Amino acid sequence: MAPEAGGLLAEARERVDTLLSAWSERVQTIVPGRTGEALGYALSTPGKRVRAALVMAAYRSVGGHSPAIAAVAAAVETVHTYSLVHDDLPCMDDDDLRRGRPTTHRAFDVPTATRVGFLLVPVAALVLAQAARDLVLPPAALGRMARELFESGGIEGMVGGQWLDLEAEGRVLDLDGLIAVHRGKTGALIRAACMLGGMAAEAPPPAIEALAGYGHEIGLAFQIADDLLDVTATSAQLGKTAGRDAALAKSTYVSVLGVERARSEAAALSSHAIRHLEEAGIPTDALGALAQYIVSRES
Ligand code: GRG
Repeated sequence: MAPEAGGLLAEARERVDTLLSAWSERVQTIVPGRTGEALGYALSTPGKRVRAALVMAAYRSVGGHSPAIAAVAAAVETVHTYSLVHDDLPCMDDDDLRRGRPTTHRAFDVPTATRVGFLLVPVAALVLAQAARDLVLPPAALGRMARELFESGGIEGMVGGQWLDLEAEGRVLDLDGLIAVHRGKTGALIRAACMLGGMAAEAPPPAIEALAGYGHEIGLAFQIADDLLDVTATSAQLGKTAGRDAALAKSTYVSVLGVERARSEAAALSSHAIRHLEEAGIPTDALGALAQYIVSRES
């Protein structure tokens, strides 16, 4: 792993996990009983926090310097966590293992995990609103950030991509079809993470556009790396069931292009991502290291 990416991810994990564990306790006072307990379980299961690191690195790359940016990162990770809880349900990818632990519906039950996923969406909105207060951002900036986060998580982004993905099970997609799935289900939230970092720093529109361009490329590269790891890594390395794409008869970059071409496509996207930053004069050290990590990660 590029050393700087390791440091960024470790910092993001430490700061975001602390915030999410406080939110986990707080939501359990609002949502009592088994559902509250399951909410806490989902919120505090340990992820790599790549999206959080992207928020924080994007923020700093355009001059942001408040430690409160970690709260914006926590909001993005909360939307991501909701998507994982629902993705693992029997009606979707039907998986037993996530982040090295039983999936929420396995640790609890399907109705509880379904409620947890839905409840995490308003929790993400609360986390984002608190972040804007901590960062002393004007209401218009919070509005822009909320719109970007929840649009990217919606029908034109993550939900739409997941929908296409579910409909495509057992069918062979061409490359354009596959790109539409990947950009929606995975890329949209990653692009939003990068944009929210810029918006939190109140960066000018051209800088936000450059961060969006970077996130657009790196979001697709992230899912290509995920497709590769599904065939090259073990369940123990991944903390989730390996080989799931083949079991569900999913079209992936590996099934469509093969391992080598998938790898080179991810590397090309990473270079394009960095070019967006260079063209806008945005420093590429931290975001470049994260791009490198994303395409060469081992879990
Ligand atoms: C109603 C159709 C419908 C959808 C609901 C469930 C859902 C919305 C979307 C699923 C989106 C999804 C899970 C995409 C996969 C993204 C992905 C590659 C996740 C793994 O991310 P990592 O590796 O995981 O960053 P950690 O655990 O480290 O956070």
